[in-house]
Amino acid sequence: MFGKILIANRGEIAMRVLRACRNLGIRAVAIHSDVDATAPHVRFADEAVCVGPADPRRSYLNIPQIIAAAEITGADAVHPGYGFLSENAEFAELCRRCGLNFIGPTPEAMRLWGDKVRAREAAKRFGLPLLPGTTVLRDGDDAATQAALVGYPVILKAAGGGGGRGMRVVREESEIRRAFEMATSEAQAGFKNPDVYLEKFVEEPRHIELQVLGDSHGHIFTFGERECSLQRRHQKIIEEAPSPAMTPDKRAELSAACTRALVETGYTSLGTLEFLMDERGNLYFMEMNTRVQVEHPVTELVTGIDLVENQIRAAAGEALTLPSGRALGLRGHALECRINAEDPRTFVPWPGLITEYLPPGGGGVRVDSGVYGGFRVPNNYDPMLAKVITHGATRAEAIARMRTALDEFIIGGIRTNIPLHQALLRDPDVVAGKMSTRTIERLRF
Ligand code: MV4
Repeated sequence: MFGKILIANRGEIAMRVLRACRNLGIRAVAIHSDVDATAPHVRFADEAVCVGPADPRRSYLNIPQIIAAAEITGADAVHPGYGFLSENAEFAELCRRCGLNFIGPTPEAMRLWGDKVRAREAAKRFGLPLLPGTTVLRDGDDAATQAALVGYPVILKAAGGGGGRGMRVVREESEIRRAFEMATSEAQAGFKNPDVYLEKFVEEPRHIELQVLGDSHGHIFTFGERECSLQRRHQKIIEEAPSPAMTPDKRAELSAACTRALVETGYTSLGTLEFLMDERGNLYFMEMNTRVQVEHPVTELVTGIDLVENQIRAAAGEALTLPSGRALGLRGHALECRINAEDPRTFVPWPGLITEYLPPGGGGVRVDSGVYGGFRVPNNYDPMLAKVITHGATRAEAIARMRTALDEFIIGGIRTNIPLHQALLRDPDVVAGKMSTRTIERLRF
């Protein structure tokens, strides 16, 4: 096992990784920017290194400084968390060249799944369900021909995009050539990769994702799905496990297909396969995320498996023995609310000094937080302060516990989206489990 891990992140996920290190008896090095010198992950780590100023490009994304911090402190591994460098294959490769273990998949696996066209081809080869669609489009005429075959509406997507970036819906033939040209130039500017492909567009999908974990001994474990349909502008707001729209048979089928695909491609770490579900309940592969995700705790609560500890064990070369797929035995239901520093109605970020902070507690309530009373929330980073995760024997019990927890949560000095969560948990469609990716835009409160 590793002796010391450098955590290349901040906020609640840095705290989450820190706890896993403690539980495994591993020392932890925090990195931080100037404005994060008093952040909780710095206070709780064994050592801390300032890697630059507030601007994330010069601190949490500053690869030479981070590698130097690992070398100076004698860390033997780097945990990237989510965001920042977590899906940067060049960083993973550089870690390897510097004798540091990158806690994630191989650079090769990151490149494969990071390219949406290659990922789509791999998914097809290994039998994952796909929407009608294409590989890279050659030009506007090719786009028009292919779109006619697939049938309108279609969606153009950038191969280098993902997470909702670089997408464009096209509803009729008269728009397709211009849309192709714009998508191509935006993809070149945004991702330094002009490749664009298209798919049949699904109007009001659910977002369902499957949690997986591989080790370096050829094992793949699947830990069931999460429902992440409650989103706004591709930012998830509430997630849950299991999905109210999933059945045991569909789950087993999906788990088996994903296991085959990941055994074949030699996947060796934590990952999430993202699917769309249409109105008829059909699932279609969208993309794979090769990192720990914000919403991983809902899966931890219903499986009883510590995903981050096992991600670290896998990176250290351990052969994992865990229940998987049909043998999993999911227990109850879990919900997660992301607590953001923002105006609950306009979604405008609201950084500033937290003057009062009293998190909820009690049975079935977990809070993963990256702040405390007296901490000044910087305006340079993601506005997520904390996550409230509740567990119950049933979905209704998890919802009741979440309502109680949100009512208890006191955060003074800044605005938060707690009122949005309270409104969502009163919405009849949400309470009935009938949500889609458009529920939040229609909510009035
Ligand atoms: C789609 C789609 C409809 N049809 N693909 C957005 C995130 C990215 N991973 C895939 N996304 C979508 N892909 C087809 N063929 C609609 C979305 C989409 C969406 C998906 C999941 C959750 C929220 C969403 C919000 C808008 C659009």
